[in-house]
Amino acid sequence: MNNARRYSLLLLFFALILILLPDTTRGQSTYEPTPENLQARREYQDMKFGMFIHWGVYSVLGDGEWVFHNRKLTVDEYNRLPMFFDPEKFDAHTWVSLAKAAGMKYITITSRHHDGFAMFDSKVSDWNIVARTPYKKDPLKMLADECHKQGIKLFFYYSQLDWHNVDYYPRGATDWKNGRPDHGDFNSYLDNYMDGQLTELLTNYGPIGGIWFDGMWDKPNADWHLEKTYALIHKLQPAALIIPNHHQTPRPGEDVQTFERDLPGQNSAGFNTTYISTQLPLEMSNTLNDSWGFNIGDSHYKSAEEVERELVRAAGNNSNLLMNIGPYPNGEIDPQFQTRLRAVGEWLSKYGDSIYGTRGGPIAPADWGVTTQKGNNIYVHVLNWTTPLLALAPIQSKITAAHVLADNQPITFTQNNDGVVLKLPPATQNESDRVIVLMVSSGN
Ligand code: H79
Repeated sequence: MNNARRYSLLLLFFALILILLPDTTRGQSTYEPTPENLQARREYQDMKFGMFIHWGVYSVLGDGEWVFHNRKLTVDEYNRLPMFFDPEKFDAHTWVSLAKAAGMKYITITSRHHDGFAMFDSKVSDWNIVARTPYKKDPLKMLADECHKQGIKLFFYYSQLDWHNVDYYPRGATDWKNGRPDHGDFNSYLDNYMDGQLTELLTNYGPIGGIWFDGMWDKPNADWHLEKTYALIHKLQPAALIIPNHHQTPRPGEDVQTFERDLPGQNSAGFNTTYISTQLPLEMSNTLNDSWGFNIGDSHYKSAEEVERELVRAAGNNSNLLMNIGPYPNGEIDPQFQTRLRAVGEWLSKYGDSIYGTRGGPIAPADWGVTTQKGNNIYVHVLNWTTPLLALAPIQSKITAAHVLADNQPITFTQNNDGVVLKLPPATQNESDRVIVLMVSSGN
């Protein structure tokens, strides 16, 4: 055999190995999103604003969702916690109505967090709310029914990281000695425990928006059987979106790229990627105070204006905003959260046209503000500009008219090859956003 022949045989051999090896680390290699999935992605982008809810047995301690880890509790100690979780004030109608009043179009709730405790009726293990708490009911079922009734999409947050299950082994970056043995079957954890619970979530709750994964960063180099899990989800509900919070470049099989506490591409949190997908819908998550799960010592609430401006910045970056609240252990939602969310909802009833159903506009986000667009309207969101004239980069479409969104007052503008100059109305007091609508001729 000559060298060239030997070389090509060798190449063929490696190519075959690559093809035959299951693609377990990279995602769902042969994934072609179905038409209903692509439709769900567009609808997801149209919704723009969602409610994130962190609620679990950890809420009892009022010290955030990481309390198990932060206090270095043992499994035996943490096992006592469900006995005190009895959310007698939980009312799905109240929660969903609050999301609606806030102008939010979807809810993403922790079906289980890193403590592995299932907040739903799971037959896979008794480490769940029905089996272990005096409450004995399934709040996710009530929430799903209410969401379907009120036309809100429901997504389930699901932690792949598990601080409680013995088969989550080898343990990852967040390991501490909590009494689990130093052996376990990770493959069984993934294939039986996790995929079993995901099957329940995708079967027993009607059509759901999707699964929001978190915690893979605990073992970034492990084989998470993504191919299998993603295929399972897409088989059970093809329109369900897979939203992984792994802080990395999206893998095949994933339907949304989400950024934790950051605008897309801005790694100010220190753990996000700067890569921004041009194919997938984008989302950013943030907290309404400084905590995810209920934290009794956290009164650092964002104002309604701050949330509005964050939503506008997100939309101008072609992204959704998923804003988190951590309800009390008794099922009530902090009045401080409620006031702010209702105020944002009121603001959205006036400004929603410039947010819902839009995509990021033709002018890049900058310090002065952002643009969004929908049909023949370009919305110029002036967030930080105090002088009367605002000069913008050139846009391709011809502007036919311009007015203020709030009161329809016409705006003087000039447009030439150098760009667009708008004569802005003076800012009014406590205004979070001055929106100018540019109407452009169609066909561009
Ligand atoms: O559910 C909320 C948080 O509990 C969870 N995600 C949100 C939505 C979350 N957990 N940790 N973080 C967010 C911050 C991530 C910290 C990390 Fe690390 C820094 C991950 C990787 C580097 C600490 C060090 C944990 C692993 C190594």
